Amino acid sequence: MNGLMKWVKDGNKEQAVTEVKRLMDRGETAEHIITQYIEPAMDSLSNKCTAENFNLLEVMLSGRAVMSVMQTLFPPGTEPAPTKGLVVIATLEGDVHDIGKNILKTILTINGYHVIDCGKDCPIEQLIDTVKKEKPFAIGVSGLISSVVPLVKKIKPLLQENKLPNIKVCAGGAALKQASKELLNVDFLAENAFAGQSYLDAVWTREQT
Ligand code: B12
Repeated sequence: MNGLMKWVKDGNKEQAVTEVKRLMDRGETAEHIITQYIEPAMDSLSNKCTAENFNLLEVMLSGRAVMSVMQTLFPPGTEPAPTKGLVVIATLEGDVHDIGKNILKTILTINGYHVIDCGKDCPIEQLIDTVKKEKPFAIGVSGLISSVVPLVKKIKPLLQENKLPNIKVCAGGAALKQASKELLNVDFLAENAFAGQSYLDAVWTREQT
């Protein structure tokens, strides 16, 4: 396990920040740091998140280290003014995991999207109400707990019902990635936040021409 993965896993945010600065100086990209170090480090904590072996403190400290790494990669206040479309993102009801969603928000924001974040544990009615009011060109739904799969499946029919059939639905997160886009009834299933951004870039560009 390399330095950054170890410090994130250990929940040592000071060392994680020192290490990420070293990696940035060496020219490693944010995409590489997030997908090759952060995601596997958090994945390796799976066994601390079971009913028998739940260690809330350790996992939360690692989550805090990830957020410090993100603030080092993308210092707050340096986001550009939005030049692209509006995306509404959420983690649905029953799911309190929001680290991945927050990373997605940062990646989309620094790439020029306007992002409205409905937060975690978000009732599907609240998501749809926000979409009806704000009219985004896409929705990003993050799911880490399998129980949200039936909710994700409902998004497209609810958009149809509300006469918003053209809004794209993009899904991501550990639990959803184990399914398929057909099963989830979404337009795109992203391997990571960067793949999601590329998909949204393609849709946004197409919609502008
Ligand atoms: C951290 C964590 C927690 C933290 C969450 C803190 C927080 N603020 O998020 C805490 C301790 C609170 C927690 C609690 C629980 N957890 Co938990 N948790 C995890 C853990 C270890 C890491 C998740 C994570 O943050 N990964 C890092 C991020 C960066 O990865 P990511 O979310 O996949 O995001 C990346 C991409 O996927 C992408 N992405 C994510 N979403 C989206 C959306 C779109 C649109 C796009 C484009 C991209 C995208 O962007 C990110 C960067 O590329 C996972 C293990 C795992 N393998 O995932 C278990 C895990 C998700 N938890 C699990 C469980 C069971 C629980 C609990 C029920 C445990 C319990 N006994 O109470 C509770 C309660 C959960 C609830 N009701 O929601 C299970 C879920 C099993 C399942 N499939 O249903 C897992 C898989 C662990 C396991 N046992 O295997 N957990």
